[in-house]
Amino acid sequence: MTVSNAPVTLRGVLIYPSLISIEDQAAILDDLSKVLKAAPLFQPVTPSGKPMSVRMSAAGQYGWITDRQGYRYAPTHPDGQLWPAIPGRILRIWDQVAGVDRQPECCLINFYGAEARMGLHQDRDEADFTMPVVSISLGDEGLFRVGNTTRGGKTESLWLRSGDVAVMGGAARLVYHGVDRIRAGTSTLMPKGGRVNLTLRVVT
Ligand SMILES: O=C(O)CCC(=O)C(=O)O
Repeated sequence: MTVSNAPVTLRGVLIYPSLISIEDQAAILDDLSKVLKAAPLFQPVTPSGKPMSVRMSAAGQYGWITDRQGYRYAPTHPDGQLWPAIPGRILRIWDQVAGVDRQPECCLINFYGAEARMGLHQDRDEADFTMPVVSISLGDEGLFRVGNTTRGGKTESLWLRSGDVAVMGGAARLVYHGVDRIRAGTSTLMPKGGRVNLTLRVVT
C-alpha cells in the first residue's frame, strides 16, 4: 500500500506526493497501453524543426501537438485518427484534485527515456486560464523545475516520483516549468524503465 503524504507547494504549484497507489499506477499504465495502441507515441518537432526529446501522444477530444506549422491543439493524431477517450481512472484523479466543475478535454501523454527533458515553458494554448493543469507522474523520477509567470528569474526544483500529482492552478497556472533530467532506474513500474507524464487540460 502507498502512504500518501501531505501536499507541498513549489512556487505556487501544489504537489500531492504518492497520491496514486502502486496498484492504481499499474492499472493506469494498463489503460495507457490501450490508448497508445490506438494513438501511438510519436516524436514531435518544434516549429523551428528541432525534434523534441520526449515522445508524445494524447487522449480526449484534443491532443497537443507541435510540428513545422506550430504549437496547437488538434482533434486528431498526426496519423489522422481521432484520439481515444481519456480513461476513467485518470479522470477520477482530476476529480480528486482539480476543484473545478469542468472535465479535461486533453490528456497529453509525454514519454521520457533516460536522456529526455523538457525546457522551461508555459502551458498557454488553452482558452481558459481559470482551469488548472493537473500533472501525473509515473515511472522514473523527474527533476521538475518551476520558475515565474514571466521568463527568467529565480527557479526551484524537486524530484517528482511515480504516483505524485501536481496541480498548476490559480496564480501558478501560467508559471514556467520544465523537466531537467530523469533519474533512470528509480522505478520498477515499467519493465523497460522511463517516465510517463500525463497532463490533463481543459482546452476550450
Ligand atoms: O513532465 C512533466 O512533469 C511536465 C510536463 C509538461 O510540462 C507539459 O506537458 O507541459
